[in-house]
Amino acid sequence: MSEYKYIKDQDEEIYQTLVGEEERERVGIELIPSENYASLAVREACGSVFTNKYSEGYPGRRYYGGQEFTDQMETIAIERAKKLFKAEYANVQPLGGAAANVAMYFALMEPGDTVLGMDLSHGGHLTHGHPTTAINKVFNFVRYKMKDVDTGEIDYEHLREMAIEHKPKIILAGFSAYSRELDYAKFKEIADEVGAYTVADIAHITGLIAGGVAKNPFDYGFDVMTMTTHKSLRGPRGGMIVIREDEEIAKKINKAVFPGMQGGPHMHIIAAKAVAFGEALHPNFKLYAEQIVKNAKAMEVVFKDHEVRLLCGGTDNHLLLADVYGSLGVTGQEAETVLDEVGITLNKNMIADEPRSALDPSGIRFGTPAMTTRGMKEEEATSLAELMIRTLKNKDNEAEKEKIRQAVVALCEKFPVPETFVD
Ligand code: DSN
Repeated sequence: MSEYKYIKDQDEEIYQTLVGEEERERVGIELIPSENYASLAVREACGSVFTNKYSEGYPGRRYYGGQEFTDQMETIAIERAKKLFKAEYANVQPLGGAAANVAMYFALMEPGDTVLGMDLSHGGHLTHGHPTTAINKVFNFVRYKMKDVDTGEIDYEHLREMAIEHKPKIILAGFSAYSRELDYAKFKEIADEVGAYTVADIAHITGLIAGGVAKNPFDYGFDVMTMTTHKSLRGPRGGMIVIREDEEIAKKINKAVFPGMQGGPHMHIIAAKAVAFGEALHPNFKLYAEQIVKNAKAMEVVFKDHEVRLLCGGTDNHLLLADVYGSLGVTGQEAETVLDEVGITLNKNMIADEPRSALDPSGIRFGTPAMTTRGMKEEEATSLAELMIRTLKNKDNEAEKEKIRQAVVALCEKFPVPETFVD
């Protein structure tokens, strides 16, 4: 456990929340597919002296003095990001994935222009233009869906028809709840036909792309990728935009991030991003990325053995979506709550064309980046999936849930959260 020496002396209330969270993470299995454990090196950078500094602008072109070390550090972050994602340009300043997407929209479009992105209930993300978001008031969003929710196949023919009809400025490939590889070549072909930019929101699969186990959209000619840095990439909470090769696009993106969207960049977080990118460039990271996918596959097998319906029919990446209401009569909310009780954290999730509501949907979403960081492999992934099914089938059986809770704690104690990944 971290010492938190100064907080302990100075602020007992916050100290207690830190101790509580440390313990929660120690004895619970994290299966939220967008969460992970950052190394202590990343966390040191997050808490470093760079938090003191204002650095509006970019390396060599700042609006404040005293930038000798911030310039060095941000340049290192940029160079590492470029290497990781095969990009010519990178902007490491976005404060999160949503900020990265909004900046990207303003960089590449004028108000009223159209984006063609994936429907939220078919795996897309709020920032891909959900009606409740502010950007939906500025840009026009149209949505494509899967052709077959039980295989995950995208309806590329419909996507093409929509592109021809709506003439989008951006065709957006990417998701936060979809478990198959996308056909980036097909997206690119359709975008070229209608003169649209191709953007991939790779927030969920950053680590898989960096680790070489998922396709890199730049290999298929995509223009831009937006992402978060704290999910499968295992860095600090933040965002990033990388540009394949077009200098004009890179200039527009830089202007849209600062001064367009943001003020002073969070230099301590950029330092932590640089440390995480260094870790992702280490040979160990490829093994980690491979194991994430193997573990997800192992969980898929168990759910299928128990005849629980999986959206997309299974997974090619780090996450799974299960229709627990349709298969077991347990709602997504009930599943989230009861699994939390036994120490397994995941999130309820809508399934495609959800018949219930967003607050109590039919599905759950879970994934393997965090449990894989603890060193768990297929054997543990299989046991965990069995424990999940057992929990869902015994949601009102307190004695059984207590046994499962003990099994979860034992697994966590056998696989403590590591402090470093580059030994
Ligand atoms: N909230 C993230 C997720 O859980 O997928 C996406 O922004």
